[in-house]
Amino acid sequence: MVNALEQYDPQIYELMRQEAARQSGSIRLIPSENYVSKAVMLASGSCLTNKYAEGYPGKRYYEGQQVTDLIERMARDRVTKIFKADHANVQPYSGSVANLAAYAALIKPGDTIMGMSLIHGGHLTHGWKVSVTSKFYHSVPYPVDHDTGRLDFDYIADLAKKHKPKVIVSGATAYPREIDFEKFGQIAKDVSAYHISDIAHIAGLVVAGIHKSPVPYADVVSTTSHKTLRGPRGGMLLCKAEHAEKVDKAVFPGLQGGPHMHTLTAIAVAMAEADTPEFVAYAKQVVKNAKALANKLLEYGFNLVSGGTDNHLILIDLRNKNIPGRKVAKALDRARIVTNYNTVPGDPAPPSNPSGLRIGTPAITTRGMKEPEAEQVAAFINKVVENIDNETVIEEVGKEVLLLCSQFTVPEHFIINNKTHR
Ligand code: DSN
Repeated sequence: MVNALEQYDPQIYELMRQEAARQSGSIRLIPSENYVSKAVMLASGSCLTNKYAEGYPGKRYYEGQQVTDLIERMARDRVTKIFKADHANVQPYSGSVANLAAYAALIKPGDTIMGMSLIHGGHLTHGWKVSVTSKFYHSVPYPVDHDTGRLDFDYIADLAKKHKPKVIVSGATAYPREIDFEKFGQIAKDVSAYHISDIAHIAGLVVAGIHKSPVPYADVVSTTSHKTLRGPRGGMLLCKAEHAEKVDKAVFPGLQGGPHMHTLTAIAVAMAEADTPEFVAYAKQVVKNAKALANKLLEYGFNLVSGGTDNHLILIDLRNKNIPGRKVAKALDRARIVTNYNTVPGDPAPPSNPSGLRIGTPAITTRGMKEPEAEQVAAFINKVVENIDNETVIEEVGKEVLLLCSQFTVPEHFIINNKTHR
């Protein structure tokens, strides 16, 4: 199908070919990225993109829903099954909208929310100052402990007692350790707050039983359908039965119009894939690879926030290397290793040029890489950092990366016109 595009729009086809080659010819370590299966890709690029379906199955505002109702019900059923949740809404366009909908369902504008501060690993929509979530709501962000890099539950409990939030958000985008959702649930209960848990990053690990699930301890759980879960780009909300109606109304008509039915279809496919022993093995390997990569980086003298990882991601504190995160990320990109610069707890530098680097293993694991390759990736990173101003060495590393990539090819449908690599 993609190759047929060459005929209709050669310019866009050529750009897609280049992007496919980039994804195949680089080591992609951004922890929120992955490679979807051919089935997910096909569902995503299907005739379902043509259909409007405002409303919910059995109660739509447009006719012609004979098939879409079945698809959305199937997606919801598969989501509730794998997450063991009472109710699922699979319509949010993204994790950001899902988070907004969770707030809109439970609290009023001006109410206080408490989420992890962006510069300590939280998400923009957890109430960070430049997000509308801090304008619609009164936001009291909580930090992580600067010395340990870990959540300090006594501090969070005291902050909650002081500010009496209506919502406490657990979950993060740059926290390398397991999150104790039960403790968050208890802190929320003690101050009569709702507990919203955002598991966008770790959803695949939760489904596989490798990370504890927040479902028993949270009123609403928000997630994306991609990242470790390896579905299409989208958002989802899970909740207890008592909140189902409010959550559904907050998504539609509260925040959105018609759901993206092609995405819902691909979500249904991805949830069936996640409900398999192969997916559990994949998720276990993601964590094994992250630990192997982290341990090797420690051997090379890198400082890691919290000293290591329990999940799919690693946060490198580059302050002992005296090189800013952005410079390292850009040099690594030239060596075909794709990462993102990130703040570290207590970072004196701004988010636009912070002191850290965030990396993760979901995508390399999908390619079939295991611990030896994860260690090899650590060696590549070390070589680039040690030679940060030496373009010859950086280019050499790029060639070695390309060689490694050629041994761990991406899924076949990523190959366009037989030109996999750049
Ligand atoms: N921007 C995503 C991430 O990379 O973590 C979260 O939305």
